[in-house]
Amino acid sequence: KQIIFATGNQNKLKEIKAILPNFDIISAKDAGISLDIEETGTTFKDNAYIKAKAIWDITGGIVLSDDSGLEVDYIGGEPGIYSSRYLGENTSYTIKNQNIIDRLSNANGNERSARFRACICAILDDGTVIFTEGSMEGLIATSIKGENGFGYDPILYLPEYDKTSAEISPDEKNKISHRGKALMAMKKKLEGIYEN
Ligand code: ITT
Repeated sequence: KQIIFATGNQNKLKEIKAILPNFDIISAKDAGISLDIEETGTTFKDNAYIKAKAIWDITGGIVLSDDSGLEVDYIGGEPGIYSSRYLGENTSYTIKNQNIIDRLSNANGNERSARFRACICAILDDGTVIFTEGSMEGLIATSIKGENGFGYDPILYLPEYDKTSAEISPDEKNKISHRGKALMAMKKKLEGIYEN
């Protein structure tokens, strides 16, 4: 079955295709749907639903969406659901990442705790709505490091690896990431539904 993934973010699309190789996933854009959905919710879950529903209202077929972000405890959970809009949608991640590091200049040790969160929403052809979630814990690094991944990956330091999320390989990231966990949980639910 073909699944439309309601995203404009090519990095998410790439990760999702790698995590779910047996699913036929195409982006909304490749399905010829132009995406300009306002994310008016106050939680990852709200916004994941808003994105999936906007596409489902057009296609009525299976839709997946991802709403995700970085939560930094020292600054009250910012940027959170505003991660992509933080400091303005068109600001580079070099600037966004350095800004977060600067805001944590007085934070030490576990005060630097942070995590990526992802909420995945699926709306099935019969209108059933399913949510799964995942998170990946780390610490905000003291400098920007690594070339892999995207977004805030270069500043989420993973103590178990002694590397940032942008220094581990894409395969490693997908095994342990917020998105990887949420998608594996979604995969189980979808297989349960479509194979019975
Ligand atoms: P769509 O809404 O079109 O899917 P978006 O990038 O605007 O794309 P979100 O509103 O969910 O999506 O914002 C997610 C942001 O959180 C993303 O742009 C990154 O800044 C950050 N983020 C999420 N997952 C990440 C990851 O795996 N690595 C690094 N940063 C991530």
